[in-house]
Amino acid sequence: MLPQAAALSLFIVVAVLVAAVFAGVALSTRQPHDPGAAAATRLRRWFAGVLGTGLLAALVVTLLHLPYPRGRAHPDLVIYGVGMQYAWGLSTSPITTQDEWQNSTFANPIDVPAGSLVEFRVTSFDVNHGFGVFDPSHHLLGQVQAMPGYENRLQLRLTTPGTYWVFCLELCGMGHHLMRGEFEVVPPGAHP
Ligand SMILES: [Cu+2]
Repeated sequence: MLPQAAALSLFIVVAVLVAAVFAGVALSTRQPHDPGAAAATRLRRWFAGVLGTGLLAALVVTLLHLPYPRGRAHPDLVIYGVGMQYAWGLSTSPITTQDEWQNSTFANPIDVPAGSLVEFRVTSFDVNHGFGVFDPSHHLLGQVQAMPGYENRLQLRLTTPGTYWVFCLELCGMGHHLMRGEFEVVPPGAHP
């Protein structure tokens, strides 16, 4: 299951549970009764115990699956990504000046051979941006902050051929929604 689909399913399940608890509490107030201090304390202790155990178990299980690379793999291709209001400059060679950035925004989309491990080296020439990489069906594959003065790296293995998009994930001004970049993933051997 895609992470987004899993997150959405989990959200719906939790939202229904929370709504059910609220509805149960709301209905229970129709017949008010005093459970007594001792019973209330027992219930609170039981609740704290279950919640604490559940959270501790969730922490132990999920800590093993942090979405960070365990070691730096050697990438097949490096793509430099520079954000500036309101476009992404993408290039396979470093973008160090505003002219190079301008040229990269007008250049033909980069061709990435399918199956490549791509390392995005991301920065910004003005304000903070969010560098979000989306596959051809517009699913978010990964994101990294684009920060002026810093180079942040994101490694992704891109397997499905098609047009990939870079959208800005941090509100950076009036033209934020226009801020996009694109590149192509092509079947291996389809391009020199
Ligand atoms: Cu933005």
